[in-house]
Amino acid sequence: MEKHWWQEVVVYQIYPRSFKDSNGDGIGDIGGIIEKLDYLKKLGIGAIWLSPVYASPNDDNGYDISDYEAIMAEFGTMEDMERLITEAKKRSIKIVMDLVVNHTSDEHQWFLEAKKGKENTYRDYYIWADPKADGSAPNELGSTFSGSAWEFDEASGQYYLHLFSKKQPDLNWANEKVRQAVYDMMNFWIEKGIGGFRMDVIDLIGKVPEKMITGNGAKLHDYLQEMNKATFGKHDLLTVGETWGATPEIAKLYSNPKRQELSMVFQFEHVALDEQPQKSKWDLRPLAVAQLKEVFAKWQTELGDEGWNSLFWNNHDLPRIISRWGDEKNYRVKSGKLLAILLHLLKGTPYIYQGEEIGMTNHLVSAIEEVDDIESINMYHERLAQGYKPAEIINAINVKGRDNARTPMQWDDSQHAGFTTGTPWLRVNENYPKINVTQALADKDSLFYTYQKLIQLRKDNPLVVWGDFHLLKTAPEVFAYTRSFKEKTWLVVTNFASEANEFHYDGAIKELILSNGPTPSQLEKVVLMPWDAFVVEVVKS
Ligand code: TEU
Ligand code: CA
Repeated sequence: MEKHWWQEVVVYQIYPRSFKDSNGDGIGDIGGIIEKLDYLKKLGIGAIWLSPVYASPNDDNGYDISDYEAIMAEFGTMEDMERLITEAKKRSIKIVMDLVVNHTSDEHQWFLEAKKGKENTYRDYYIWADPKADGSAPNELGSTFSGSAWEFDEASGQYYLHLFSKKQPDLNWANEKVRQAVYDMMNFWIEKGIGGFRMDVIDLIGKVPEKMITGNGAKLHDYLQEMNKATFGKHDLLTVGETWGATPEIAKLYSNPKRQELSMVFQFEHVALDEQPQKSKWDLRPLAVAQLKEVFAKWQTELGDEGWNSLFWNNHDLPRIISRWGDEKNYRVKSGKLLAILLHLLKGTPYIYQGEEIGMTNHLVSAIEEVDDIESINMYHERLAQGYKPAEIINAINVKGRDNARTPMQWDDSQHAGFTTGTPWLRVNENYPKINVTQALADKDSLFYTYQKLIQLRKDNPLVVWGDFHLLKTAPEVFAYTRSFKEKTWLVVTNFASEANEFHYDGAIKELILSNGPTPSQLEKVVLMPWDAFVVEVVKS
């Protein structure tokens, strides 16, 4: 495989609204991000995935865009954005923009025009359909944010499609003019010197609504090849597709370099392991570590040289990983280190979501009034109407809701965690006096320094980027694997449990690389204490 910079870096995701407020209005902004670039440089990351900063009425916090070539006033100006790109570049950090082109806001000029009537030039930029004979929606397609995916437009007597909120009408990718307009906009950003695109729900753009097909439609890959040619193909940019239902076979369609589509996929198979099969993210069940191993091992081995994967536990849509699969109560830092070590020594490009590096946790609510996220709110009302008990729904929101990831970044122990001098747009987690960046930087054993070390190991050792992966047969809750490159083999051993376990390996320790506790002196019989994790170079016997 030809080598690219995006295979060797670690990406840091920023959710601008919650990262750092620079002017006291309670909302994070671009000025705040610039203030913190030195912090990110210290961590060692090579790129920032910036959640949307474009003009937006914020029905879905920026994932509903009303102007792709303007910056949201609350976040700053285009000049601020250009300054961010330049200042990041000075620190060898690239800015990867969120590209949300499955849909726009209903306040986008295109949609305002389209709504004017069937004859409007922009009508076909979106997806319209006549009602059924009884006036009801064209078909049963549902929105990810609950209810029907069709919204009736009184004026024209037709429905328009929205796979997310009704303020997020779906663009009609079958229309060549839409595709060209998107490519022009992408080139506008490429010319500003950005490092790439994270493509929001890109698996949906080939949809065929009349056949009930949403993900992985027949035209999807033609569009991506066309996009590649028309935009980033001439530059070495990081392009990562948010691809919910991808299998390794599908991932190769997106990311096999020979096909000239995207750099990598961002797929969620591991993230669904604590939900009941065939149900939704809200229908909970405990994680089986044995399954987690299986899923990771499958992705590590099956892509081979024909694809590239992202490695992540968290993003702005997911609950905090230490609360979810670590042991927040008894081993917050230690389990956090295990999760970091386990993930960052796999093959693929690792992503860190803001606050993950200091071990931020979920924030629990007791009533729906405390929730901001549209997905959670809509689901609450839908399930209430279906007869679920409020307490049961609130429990699901506390475990899986998106606000968990969106509470403000905890910078220090001053009021509002140093995020703002005003009133934060979303409540700060009350554990901020204990969990914050200042504390983490002052404690040499903090999670921050484990992340920093892992990023450095990736820079210094081609084995971490390129080595072959091999899963070891172990006790169900021991996740252990080797990475081998040329003559070298590293052994990564993690005890993914709050109980002790045993482990053994046929080989000898050559050198200690990293651990989150004591390291064994031999490998014949190792007793692993709760959440122990260590990495050693070994000589196989
Ligand atoms: O997410 C896609 C998506 O399907 C999520 O809504 C997902 O179903 C849910 O959040 C799982 O937790 C992307 C963005 O990441 C998300 O923030 C947006 O709301 C969504 O697209 C619409 O743009
Ligand atoms: Ca602000």
